[in-house]
Amino acid sequence: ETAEQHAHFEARIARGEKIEAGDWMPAEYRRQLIRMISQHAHSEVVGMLPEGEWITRAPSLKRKTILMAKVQDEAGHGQYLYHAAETLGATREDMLQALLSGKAKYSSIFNYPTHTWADVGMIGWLVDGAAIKNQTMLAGCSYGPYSRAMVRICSEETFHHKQGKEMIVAYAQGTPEQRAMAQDALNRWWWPAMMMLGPHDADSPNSGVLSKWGIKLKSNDEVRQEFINEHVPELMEAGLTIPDPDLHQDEQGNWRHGPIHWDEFWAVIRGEQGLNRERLGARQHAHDDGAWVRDALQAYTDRQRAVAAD
Ligand code: FAQ
Repeated sequence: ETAEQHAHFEARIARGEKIEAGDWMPAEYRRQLIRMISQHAHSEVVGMLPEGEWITRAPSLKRKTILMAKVQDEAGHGQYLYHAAETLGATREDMLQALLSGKAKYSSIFNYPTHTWADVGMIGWLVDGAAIKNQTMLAGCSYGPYSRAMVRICSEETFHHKQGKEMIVAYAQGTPEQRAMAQDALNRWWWPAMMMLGPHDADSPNSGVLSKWGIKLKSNDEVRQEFINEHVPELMEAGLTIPDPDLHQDEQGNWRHGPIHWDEFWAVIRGEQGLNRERLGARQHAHDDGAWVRDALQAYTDRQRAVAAD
């Protein structure tokens, strides 16, 4: 890596140009993107598990078909993102191995259990809501393939967000049991949704370099503030109580939250709390079940090569 290459790259970033797959880029830019995009892909795939558990238990055919489509979308997002990471030289095998061995992370939010049907709605409203705030920002990022993937993914997540909101608003205005179920889901998902947007800026070691190179256009706390400002009034309007006694609006109109329990966040990420073992177990099981497909593909490729060589 020469000083000239770096200067040229920095100038392109400063001009707001997109960096494309074959372009020269600093090794650290490539490493950071592979880390983030592969973890994002893993999150989409592991994210199918908490909601997928409810497909057989959906209360109506309408809700079942919506949920099936949503979970299928998440699988598509995972594929799309693995491909984006592949444009940087990462291989599918290495990325999957990093997930299954616990080396690569996936979003903390998917280590929480889904206890009732209302959790499906609350995930749509809060988790997709938080993901959209983060991903709308990433749609403007400097790496072309990632930014373009985000545009399509965000439009699909917007449907997910709306179906979750519609469901929770219906239950919040429903029978006392439905109202209690919606409130209980909010009580359990509010803080994990706040945490999924990442540690406070002062505790975010990757943010400096990501902002410098136009990968992150807003900080973790800025995105979290956008998420709170949109969701607090809507949840209140639905008649729900946000489980934060310190929540208040400041003079600028921003909703201010109370302290976040970061010990829980780090414990969940380290796999000491929550369903990390179960989630990785399910992924390992799916991977083992798919061995025959990989073997068949390999046998087919070998055969095609042999035919071509003849
Ligand atoms: N979970 O220095 P920072 C979805 C780690 S998609 C686990 O601030 P960064 C769709 C972080 O990796 C949700 N680990 O990190 C859906 C780093 O560790 P490392 C996923 C986390 O990268 C909806 C360390 O902490 N979205 O939900 C988390 O600058 C419904 C220090 O943190 C993406 O992945 C966390 N929550 O900022 C699917 C978007 N937060 O890697 C199904 C792309 C932080 O150095 C159903 N990613 N860490 O060992 C990003 O935008 C960023 O990576 C952040 C974190 C903002 C998540």
